[in-house]
Amino acid sequence: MKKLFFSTLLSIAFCVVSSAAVRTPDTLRVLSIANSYGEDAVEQNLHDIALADGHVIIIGNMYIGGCFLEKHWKNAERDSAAYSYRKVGVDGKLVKRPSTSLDYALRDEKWDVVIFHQSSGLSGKVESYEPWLTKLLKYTRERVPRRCKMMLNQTWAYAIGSTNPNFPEYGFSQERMYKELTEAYAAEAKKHRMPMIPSGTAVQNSRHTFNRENVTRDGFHMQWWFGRYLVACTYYEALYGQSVVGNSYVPKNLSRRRIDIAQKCAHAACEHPMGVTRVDFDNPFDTSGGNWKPDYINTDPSKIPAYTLPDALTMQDGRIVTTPEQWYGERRGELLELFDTEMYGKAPGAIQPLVEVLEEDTPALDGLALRRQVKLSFSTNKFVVVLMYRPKGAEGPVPAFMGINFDGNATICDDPGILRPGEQRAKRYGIYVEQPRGRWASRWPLKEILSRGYALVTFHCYDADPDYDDGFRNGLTPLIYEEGQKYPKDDQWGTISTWAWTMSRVLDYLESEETVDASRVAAIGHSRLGKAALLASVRDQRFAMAISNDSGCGGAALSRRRYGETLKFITGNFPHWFCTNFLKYVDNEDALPFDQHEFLALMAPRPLYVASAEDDSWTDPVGELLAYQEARRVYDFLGLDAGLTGYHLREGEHDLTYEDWAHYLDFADKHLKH
Ligand code: GTR
Repeated sequence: MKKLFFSTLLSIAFCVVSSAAVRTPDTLRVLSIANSYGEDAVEQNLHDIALADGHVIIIGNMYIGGCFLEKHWKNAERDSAAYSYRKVGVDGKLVKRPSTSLDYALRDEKWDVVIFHQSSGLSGKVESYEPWLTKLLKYTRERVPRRCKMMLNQTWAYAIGSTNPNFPEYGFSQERMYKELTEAYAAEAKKHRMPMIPSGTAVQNSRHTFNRENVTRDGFHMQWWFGRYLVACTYYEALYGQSVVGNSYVPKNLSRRRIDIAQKCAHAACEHPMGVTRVDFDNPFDTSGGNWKPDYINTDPSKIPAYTLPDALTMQDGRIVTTPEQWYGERRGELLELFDTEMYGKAPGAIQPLVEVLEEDTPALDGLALRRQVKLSFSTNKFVVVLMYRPKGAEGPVPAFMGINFDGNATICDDPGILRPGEQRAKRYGIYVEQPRGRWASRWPLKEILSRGYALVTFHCYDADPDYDDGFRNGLTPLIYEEGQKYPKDDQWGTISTWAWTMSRVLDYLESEETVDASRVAAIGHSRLGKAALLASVRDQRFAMAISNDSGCGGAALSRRRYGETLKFITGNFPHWFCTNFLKYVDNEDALPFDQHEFLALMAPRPLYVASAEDDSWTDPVGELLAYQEARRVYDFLGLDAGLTGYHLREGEHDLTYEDWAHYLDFADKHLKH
């Protein structure tokens, strides 16, 4: 492990935090006086982690949302019954007692440990801690056994791009916030001679692994499964002075790999609380520069393992598909079901959104186009804003390209008329870095598309499901939940599936209006959104064509080649993209009941175009070509014309370029212009 310290804090760190272990009587009684950060930390996981190592723990948590030290003190002083008192008993069950005072809670058990922390926004402001912490400590000591230890929990810094209203206080800089809050906690811990639970450092450590920002659910609260577990691991080690690495408790919805990251990051934080430790994982992401670590990724073709692709024309029960009818009638459905349940996760049937035209057809792009913006609302605050351009003066309904965009509708060109997400969107996502207008204009050659007679229909992927691991709270995913359900089941949709499903809902809308011909829509997407475009059109046969631009792993590339991006990487780095069942195949690709050539073959008999880029080894261009060729065999078997599929490999890097579009437009001219 490489250790990074704040040099100025080295000496303080040692004396303040290294003696964090607390005596462990048979039953440890721990009370946290907190807010939602305490709720994230102690109300789940901690009990079970302790139990797995044979410890009995009783946990109390005094909760008021957003509460800060001054307010805690005022509540104490006034004996205000303002708290929700949550208690996890020896049996691990959580019981809530409303309207409770600090006095009550402090006397409720013979506490061994009482934990305080500052509210997140104030945590980097050392002046905000006093005199409140001093007063609170005195008040607490008067009510708890003499042996009781006081501890401080170091809160964590916000996510990059977090929309938390306190982030401007730190110049929107995560690094600055982390540094300032760590210094403030260390100073207070030293002053009161109390150990610090280094939760903030554990979170920061995890951000320096390939897990990156997949630790909060909304930019500041912990992600339901990974984030909360990570912090609980840190509490465990800080409380018991015993390494959490190897702890056998298995939390819900986490792969072995992410459990491992959490344990090691928590452990490293307890060993070195004052700065980030770069925990070395068997991972390809070079955290120092954001480059891919060549020693992990296989870019040496001679090291591609031997593999056998499943035969697209053999049914699961071994029967050979001998007729096109059998393909369309049996094999196609079988494969689709497998991809849905084992990889992307099943999507629900159509849901009818409320349609609101935000902007009627308006001349745009120097008179070349008519622009329309439509809001599809699936429930309060869950909506997708669709941006459409179509050629002005076109006679009758036109064919169209539908593609999701990465960073907001306004990034696809510098047209000032495109509605910006603004405040409202920021609130919905929790993490949102607004990109400049026209940021991705090079990927959307609108003039060319329109002058060739096509409409362009797009929406921001975040509208359907934000592209980070938020426990599936912010996007459309919860629409499928049954009562009490909090997370997709093992075979229910992940983010790519949700994106794809949303493309179908936009197609529903196009069917309901008359300017675009919904029977001539090509689904197009680049990279992760290429995976989504493929899935949308494979599933929804109303899409007239699919275009995969550099979609790579989980898209057009064969998984079994394990070249460039692998299942291990993709599921670790993007834990939200696929369904939980897919984790079974990580490092176990040969067990997959399919491979991506069969995914592509599901497009038949409709036109399919796959494109790769020479310098994009991460997406495995050869793996894409091989999958394409294998899929082509199915097209041949079905007696379909060679012109129905297309492939190109262009020079250059991972991108969607004008050159790619030139091929797509020619291909579309052949198939969508009749
Ligand atoms: C990479 C990811 C790829 C691809 C790409 C993109 O980080 O590993 O699977 O989706 O992002 O979307 O640009």
